[in-house]
This record gives sequence, C-alpha cells and structure tokens, in this order.
Amino acid sequence: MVIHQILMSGILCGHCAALATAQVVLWDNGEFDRRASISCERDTLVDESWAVDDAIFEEAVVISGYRWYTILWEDWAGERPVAVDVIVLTDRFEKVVELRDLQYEMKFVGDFRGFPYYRIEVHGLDITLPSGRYYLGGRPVGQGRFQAFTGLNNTLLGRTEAFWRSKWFGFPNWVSVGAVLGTRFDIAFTVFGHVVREEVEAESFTVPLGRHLSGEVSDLHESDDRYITIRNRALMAMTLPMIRMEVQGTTAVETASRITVTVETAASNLPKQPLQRLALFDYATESWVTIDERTAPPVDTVVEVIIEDAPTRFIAPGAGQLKLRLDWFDPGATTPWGVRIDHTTWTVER
Ligand SMILES: [Ca+2]
Ligand SMILES: [Ca+2]
Ligand SMILES: [Ca+2]
Repeated sequence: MVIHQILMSGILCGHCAALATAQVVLWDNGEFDRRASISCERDTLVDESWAVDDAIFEEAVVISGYRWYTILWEDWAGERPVAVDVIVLTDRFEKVVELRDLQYEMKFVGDFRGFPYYRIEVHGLDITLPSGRYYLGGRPVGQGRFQAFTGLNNTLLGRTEAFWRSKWFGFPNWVSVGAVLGTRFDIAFTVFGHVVREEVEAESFTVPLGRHLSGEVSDLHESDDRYITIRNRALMAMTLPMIRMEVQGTTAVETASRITVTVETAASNLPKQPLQRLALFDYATESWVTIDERTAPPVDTVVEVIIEDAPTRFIAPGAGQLKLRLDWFDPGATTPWGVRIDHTTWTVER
C-alpha cells in the first residue's frame, strides 16, 4: 500500500468568517432523581468536600461548561453561594485541574426533603483533555455557614459510581459513595464543550457517472479490502470524467482548523492509467474545489490531503455536511475498466 500526503495551501477564500464555537453535550449523566445527595461544598459549615463522577470522552475534547444539582440546606437563609469550584481528575484520581471561585448561573428546580435544590451551570471553561475517562465535580462556595449537597441519581453511567472525599467528615481519601451511603449512586451532571478532532465516516454515496457494480456505504468505513466497485460507461461529454462518485458525511465541528481527507482507491491495470481527481464541495462559493489530482494507481493506494486553508468552507453551515467527489477520466482504453474504493474518510479538527 502506497501513501501520498499532500498539504493544501494557497487556496484563498473571502467568505470564511469564523463561526461561533459550537457547544455540544459531551457527556450527560441525567437528572437529579431526588433519591440521595452528598456533601459537596467549600467554606460552609464544612471546610470542604468533593463529590466526583466519571465521564468518558472518545475523542480529545475542550470542556467549556459543567452543570449539576445542589441542595442548599436551610436555603442559605436566601443567600446565594459566593462562587463555585470545578474539578477534573484522571481515572486514577490525579488532579488535572481545580478551578476555584468561578462565576455561575443558578436556577431553582424544586424541593428535596424540605430544602430547595438548584441547577448550577458554569460556562466559559477552557479545559482541553485527551480522549479518556475522567472524574468531574462542581461545588458551591459559602461564607462559613449552612451546607450544600450534590444531587445524585441511579443512572450508573460511565464505568463507576460517584466518588467522594472529605477530610472534615473523616474521609481524607477518595471512597465510592456506595461505601458511605450504602447504595451506589452517580452524580446527576452534564458536561458541555466540543470535540477537538472528529473522524467522519461516509453516510451515503452516489455514482452520477459510471456503473455501480458492488459495495455499500459501510464498505467505505474501513481500509479492509471491502470495496465499492464502479465500471466505466460511455462518455456523457468529452469534458466529463467517465466515472464519478460523490460521498457525503456529517460533522459536529462547525469551525475547523484542519480537514484531512483520506481515500484508498485503485483502478484497473491499463496500458495508460486514468487520471484520478479529488474535490471537496465549498459551501461558501457553492462550487467544487480540486484538492488532489494524480494518475490512478493499479493497486490500493492511500491519498491523504490536508486542508489548512480556511477548511470551514467545506462544512455546510448549520447542517455540518461534507461532500467529497472522486473522478476518473477517460484513459483511452479500448477494453472495459473500472475502479474500486476501499476507504474514504474526513478527519475534522477544531
Ligand atoms: Ca458514573
Ligand atoms: Ca485496501
Ligand atoms: Ca473498505
């Protein structure tokens, strides 16, 4: 297998103003189900307690927001927390970051055992994490009075229940909440942010030119020698390719810093190989942009094209659609010929 890598540059684009950063739900552990809660607070009657629970990120992410539920014991006499803290730990409980005294939004949701509970949200965080499993927590900060408890639920998502630590209560090391409460619980929390890098698989394809012989869209997902095969047909026009395939995918990334297009293809072994051309659809100019052109190889060959020049124009605004076009031109062959496509993918990076 041969690999060609091309770095695209110098394509100018006047229509590619940066779009607002899209925030998506990276992890959702569900709502507070009003069964249990645990001390999670700082500078209240308690020096400090932390409750954390796990979230798994399949891709590298940037966390921008965190939401959880807090019961304010005795309603803090109507006062509000002065700030909140957010913590992120590795899956071995090593601290990645602890952000203190953050601004927050708080909304009354209901009562739990006679005390009000609130949904607290922190936004504007900028925590970049490699893919993996982490423990996260949030807590309000008081002024030496009252108490605060984090709302739990029994979804038991991730790989473990919630964990808790409070030197003040005699638990200086992390313990599972089940060890403290007698029942296993998760924390009800949601993590917001965006993925740093997304592998986008083909969702659909069409063969506007040529005859589709075999293969379905899932054959494009892996380099596994399972192919889409297409044979030539008569030329529709001298200027058009004999074989054309268009592939579509969808990304959650709205503003990309880089798009890498990877294709693995081969053409019949002919006296003269056809020209293979790759193009991406530019949604800003509504036209196709050629990103690679080469003689089609007779054996499976990977072509990787890196687009760093305003790649966001290749993503449909709002819908997130990507379109790739593969063309093969008349090689002047007198016998039937064809191509096979083993793999097409986009890697979209923020
Ligand atoms: Ca969990
Ligand atoms: Ca192959
Ligand atoms: Ca394949």
